[in-house]
Amino acid sequence: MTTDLPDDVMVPFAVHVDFESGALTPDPVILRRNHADLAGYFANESDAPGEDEMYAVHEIRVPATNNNLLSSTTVLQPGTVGGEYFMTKGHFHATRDRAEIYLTLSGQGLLVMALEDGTTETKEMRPGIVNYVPGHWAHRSVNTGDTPLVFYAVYIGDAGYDYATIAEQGFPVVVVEGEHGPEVVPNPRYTGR
Ligand code: PAN
Ligand code: ZN
Repeated sequence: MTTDLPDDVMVPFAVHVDFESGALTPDPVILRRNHADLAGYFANESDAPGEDEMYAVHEIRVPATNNNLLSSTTVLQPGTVGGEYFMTKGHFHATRDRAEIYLTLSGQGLLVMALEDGTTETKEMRPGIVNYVPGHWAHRSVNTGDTPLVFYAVYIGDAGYDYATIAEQGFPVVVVEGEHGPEVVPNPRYTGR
């Protein structure tokens, strides 16, 4: 049998994931987002401490092509800003139809998803839950617990990130601290649809 291997065939590798801390071994690329990086994302930012870390993304680097799977852990700290729970920026994929899987490793939260027509879906995140994010859904994780929310995400290599749409329009809903726990409420600042 003849084989036509491409020149760039990769060598298999393994990475250890610590389910509590989200740490990857060896050698992850770490992207850190502090409170100042999320300026403008919360309705009331008066009590936001500038340089404190809100979340970190530990990424397993492979080429960002449509025949690879990128993956990362996200470690999202607990807390609130003006009554809204700490959250990721949230994004559409730049290549809109690219899907993604989240597996929650520790902590608890909500995964808020939205289509460009304003349709929303919110799903629970807790250890052992796999969330499937189909293409075309913007996605944002929200930590509603009092420990770090840690999850592992796997996405098609050329998915890319469109942050601008969410930065400009917001999500149709926000997650706020209610009397009896987290509440998903309409976002008065949402300008999409
Ligand atoms: C995740 C996210 C990560 C951080 O890996 O990128 O949780 O959230 P933001 O990118 O919205 O800041 C993912 O969805 N990748 O596609
Ligand atoms: Zn994504």
